[in-house]
Amino acid sequence: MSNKKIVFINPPYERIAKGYDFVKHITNNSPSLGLLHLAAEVRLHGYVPKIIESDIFNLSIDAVMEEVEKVAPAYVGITLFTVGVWNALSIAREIKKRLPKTIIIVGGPHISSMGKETMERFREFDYAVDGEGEKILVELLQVLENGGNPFSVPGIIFRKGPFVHQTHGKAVNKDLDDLPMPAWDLLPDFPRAYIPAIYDYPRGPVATIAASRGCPFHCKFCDTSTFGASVRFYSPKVVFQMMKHLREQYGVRHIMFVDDLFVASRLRVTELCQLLIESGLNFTWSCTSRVDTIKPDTLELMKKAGCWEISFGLETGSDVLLKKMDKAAEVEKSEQAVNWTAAAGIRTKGLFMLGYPGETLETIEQTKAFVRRIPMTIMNLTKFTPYPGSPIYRDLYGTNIRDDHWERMNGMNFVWAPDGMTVDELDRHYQEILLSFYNRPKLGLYYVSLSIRYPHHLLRLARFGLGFLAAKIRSYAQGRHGLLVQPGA
Ligand code: B12
Ligand code: SF4
Repeated sequence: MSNKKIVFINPPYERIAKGYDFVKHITNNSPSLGLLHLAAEVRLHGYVPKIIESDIFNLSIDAVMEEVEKVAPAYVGITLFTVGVWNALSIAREIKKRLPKTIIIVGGPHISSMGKETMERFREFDYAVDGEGEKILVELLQVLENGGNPFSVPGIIFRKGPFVHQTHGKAVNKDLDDLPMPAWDLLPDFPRAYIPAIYDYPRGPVATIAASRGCPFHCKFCDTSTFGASVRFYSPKVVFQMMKHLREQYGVRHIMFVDDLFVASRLRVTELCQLLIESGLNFTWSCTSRVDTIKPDTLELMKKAGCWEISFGLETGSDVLLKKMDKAAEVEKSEQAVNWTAAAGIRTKGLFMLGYPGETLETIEQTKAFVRRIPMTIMNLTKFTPYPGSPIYRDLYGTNIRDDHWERMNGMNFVWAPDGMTVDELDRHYQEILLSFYNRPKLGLYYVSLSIRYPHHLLRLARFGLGFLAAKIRSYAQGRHGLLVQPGA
């Protein structure tokens, strides 16, 4: 019988920088939904998948390799975010050395945005799938197994002789209801080990679901190259079935919907809310929305159905910057949406970014004032990063591939600074904006009451504190005078 084993790998990546591993105790530890979907689909076709979540389990490249060697699979599938490309390459190199017959297939946002260039550059990757991989991966595996012709598989990139070929099209799933449920059963220690950021859920266990794919907007900083502009939805009934399955099999209590635009269709949200209310399952859940797709009546229903938090891409307190971002939004509308959300009793998580082209001292001050003014409960501030696949990447770099910053593209490093500003200055403003939001007695009281209600968050905070302390002690012991970043990082 032929070897049907396939190991899927989410490679390690740096959340901040080397030396800051302890931040894992308070940051988001969600699994790769992409790999869960792929594993479920290939299993349906007779393949035997395994998933390695290296980052969540702190696995080094050697530790990943030990796991892969134990399985000796015919195929390895690696998911590529730009930030993880170099680690993925190190893993692929080791596989080529230790298991030379194993075929390495890559996919994910980095491939969807610059697949051909990546394949031309890295000979260690054998095949790449451009876009949503479920159906195409199965087609590719079957062709490889039967000695067929890879040119017959659409949406793939591969090397033949000295040339890299790209077949026509991009993998898209038109009907999401056709897909099998994500293979949560393959995740080691699910759901216990996969927890979101601290204070970003009331109580676990937690699971993620992508209830739709695609976004018709074109915000210039956003990489939409995997799912594209056409929005496709799971039917509310199937989303509800997934939630019910997660409760019955794993006791999951909180769901994080990771869709780009969960509230894109009010009709569907209404239907899902009604199913949840009727079920009496008492889920809490969070989702994302644009500020222009919600209305007070929908919010009220969402609250009744267990909605705990909505993440809005607010980005900045400056209309001028919003315009430059092609965000198709205004600060006034953002404020109204956050007010409505608070009035409905739902928390707002504001997603902001600092350092977008055109950022000035004035726009920074506007953002500071904005975050203090609105009834937001949690703020996520990222350092502007031109991800490949985003329109701004092309504006800034043209068609040149700039790979010098890939391993730092985690939203926690300024890899680019607007005219007239230095990275050091931006870093200072970064801390000031966060402080101006969090350093308010009213918010402090809110977090104290949240900690009393859900004390496991305090435990996470304590583990973070201990990790920080240990890192400091290590730093002094190694003569780094308290600096946490390790030399050469
Ligand atoms: C949920 C989410 C997270 C979660 C889970 C991450 C994870 N590993 O999946 C958390 C919060 C941990 C996270 C962190 C980060 N994220 Co994030 N995240 C998302 C989000 C909102 C949804 C992803 C998702 O679950 N989609 C649903 C699943 C089904 O799709 P998928 O994972 O893309 O997989 C499909 C295809 O990509 C493909 N595929 C994927 N892997 C493979 C492998 C093979 C072998 C094949 C054949 C196919 C294939 O097939 C899959 C099934 O269709 C996206 C936005 C978006 N629209 O995608 C951003 C997004 C993916 N994140 C992004 C970024 C930048 C990050 C961070 C670097 C920084 C940050 N923002 O925190 C880190 C890095 C994380 C890491 N390396 O694991 C960018 C990626 C840009 C880029 N070029 O790298 C995105 C696109 C946001 C954006 N619009 O800019 N993220
Ligand atoms: S930021 Fe949100 S609305 Fe804008 S393109 Fe990305 S997913 Fe769509």
